[in-house]
Amino acid sequence: MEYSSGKEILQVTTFEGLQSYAEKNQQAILHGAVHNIRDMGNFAFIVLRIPAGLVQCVWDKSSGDQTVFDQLRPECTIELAGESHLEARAPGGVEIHVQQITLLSSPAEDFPINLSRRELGINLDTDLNNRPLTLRSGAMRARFRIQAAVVRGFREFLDANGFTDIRTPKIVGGNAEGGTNVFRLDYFGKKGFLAQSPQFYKQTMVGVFERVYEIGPVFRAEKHSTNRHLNEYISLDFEMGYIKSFTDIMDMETACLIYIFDLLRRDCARECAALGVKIPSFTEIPTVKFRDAKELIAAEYGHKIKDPYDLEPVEEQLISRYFKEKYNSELVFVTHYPVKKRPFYAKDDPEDSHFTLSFDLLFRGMEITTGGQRIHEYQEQIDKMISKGLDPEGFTNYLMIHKYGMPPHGGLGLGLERLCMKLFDDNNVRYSALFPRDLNRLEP
Ligand code: AMO
Repeated sequence: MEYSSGKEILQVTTFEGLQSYAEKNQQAILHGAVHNIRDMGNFAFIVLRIPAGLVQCVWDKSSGDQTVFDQLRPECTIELAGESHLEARAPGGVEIHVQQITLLSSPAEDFPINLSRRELGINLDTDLNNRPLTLRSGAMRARFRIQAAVVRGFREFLDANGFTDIRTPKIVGGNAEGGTNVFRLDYFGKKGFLAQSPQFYKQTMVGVFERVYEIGPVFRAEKHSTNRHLNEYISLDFEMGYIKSFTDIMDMETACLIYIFDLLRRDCARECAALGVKIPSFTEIPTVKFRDAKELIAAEYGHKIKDPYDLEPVEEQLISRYFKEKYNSELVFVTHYPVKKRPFYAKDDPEDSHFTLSFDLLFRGMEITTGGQRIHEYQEQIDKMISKGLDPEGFTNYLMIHKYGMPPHGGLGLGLERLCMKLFDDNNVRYSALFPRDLNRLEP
């Protein structure tokens, strides 16, 4: 009989951990991949990649056995033991004076990309074709450490505010968001779809837990290739009941973003500095009605309105520019979207039934969130479906919640990759997805 103890395996994986060793010049044992080697003659820098980042290790060629050092190449994985020292010029402020190296594995072929350069200097297509490798670069690792922290912030904030974390099906029988951008599938001879959003389910769960959130993939069969659309992306959704106004949702999102950005400042200072990320600082976000926003940019920038019912990407840019110039804000809520462009579950504005109690959040010139108040009364929802040319018979399961009672409620969906794209000041959302799925790409 053997037992598994579940005891924590102690390994230095953070710079804070390393620093506490270095303050006492203690011996540390580290493992990681050789990121690069800089041979300086009598000694060499072995730059080791550990979870937190790159650690500078110095190998004195006159001390110890040279055999293992001579076998090292980039991407060899090693374990090394050495004395840790505080060294302000080294990344993370720590340097390891190596005493012993154990080779754990060697790559079969030389790594085809030079990871030691700050910028990889390759185009997006080459990057995407080689993603399993380019993800090992400092810039990509920083991006996805920050992305992980954004998700952590979203979760921590909502957990602390009484929301329950839920997981809803991604194979579904109907297309919640409507439209043509839905992936169809043959579900054992029945018509099925990949979920475009958790919309119906998160509303349903408001009847159960009052406040819920979900972090998960959603699928959109976008048939065009743009710099801001993915066919699979991560949606950060929340939905809450007993709201007094749809502005409660905007307030919750504002507080949530403030929390996330504070967390990034605290936990990802190194990654943000490496990428030059400027984290917005604010206590409130300005709001503007959809119709007023269109008029503002027409008057200010001479922009001609082509589509009165939706915002074109260039209009999102101009609205953002306006609020940056006039209010020094990088975020702006655009509210009261026209009924014509909002889904059937959006609640109409009682003051003007051409518009809905809904909003988008623009960040640095791009929509990153859609949200709003939902219809919670049964008859009102039936009437709205009919007015939109939909047959309520097709929504029997969803309508159960309206029929049997729901509180006033609303919520939002925040596109994780879009938020990150704007934080990183990238020109393409594909840099914010580990393995992006687009019109031409199902691999790697
Ligand atoms: P919507 O369809 O506007 O709303 O999506 C919400 C947010 O998701 C992001 N997004 C995308 N990101 C990458 N690629 C795409 N193809 C893509 N499509 C959308 C955007 C967008 O703001 N159910 C509603 C949300 C709600 O009302 O709760 C919905 O899904 O950042």
